[in-house]
Amino acid sequence: MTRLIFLGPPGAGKGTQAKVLADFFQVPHISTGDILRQAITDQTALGVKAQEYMDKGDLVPDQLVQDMVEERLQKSDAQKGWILDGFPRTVSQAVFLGNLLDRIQGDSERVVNLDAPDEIVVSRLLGRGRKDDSEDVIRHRLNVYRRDTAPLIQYYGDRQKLLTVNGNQSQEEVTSALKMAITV
Ligand code: B4P
Repeated sequence: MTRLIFLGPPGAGKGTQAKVLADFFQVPHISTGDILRQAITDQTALGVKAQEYMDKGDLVPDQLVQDMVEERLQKSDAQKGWILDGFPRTVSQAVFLGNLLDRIQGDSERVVNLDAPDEIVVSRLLGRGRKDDSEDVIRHRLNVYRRDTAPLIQYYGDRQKLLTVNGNQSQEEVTSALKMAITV
């Protein structure tokens, strides 16, 4: 069963590759960023709260994102596998996810660390031009990534769940490298 988590700095290609692999493995692509952006568009209570954090490039508080992920992973389509893109982003989200999976699905997820240098991710994100893709906000997101999310590399490495793939290649090359790493 495919249960894959994508880690990596903003702009490393998590969303891009998660979509391709979800189609390939026929499992849902669960992107916390996409769910939060949809909540903002719909102006739900969650969206209104999330927007103030996302516009600044800060992480949305753990509890809000955890409730959202728990609800999504309990849906019937997630019982056949999933690709999680953008979650967990903090050690406490990772602990929460580990406990949730033990409870509802069993502990068999693998984690891909997709890496790319800062200057590459900054230029990709400036090219994309989403609302949170101004240079100041991107630099702030990179700092938040280093402080809050990068510790997950060690966390999952210690648990023998981590695969690392070089995100600094063409999209097709990254996809091939991912498929190789996952099927080994
Ligand atoms: P996300 O939506 O997860 O966005 P992201 O980290 O910026 O990366 P994304 O996956 O979209 O981009 P990709 O690298 O694929 O998060 C946005 C915000 O939501 C966060 O800042 C936070 O506020 C909030 N949030 C989300 N999850 C949260 C959580 N768990 N806890 C708290 N807050 C949370 O692609 C970027 C660009 O690069 C694209 O234009 C793409 O076309 C291009 N690209 C990709 N691969 C390429 C390649 N190989 N070569 C050239 N270009 C490439």
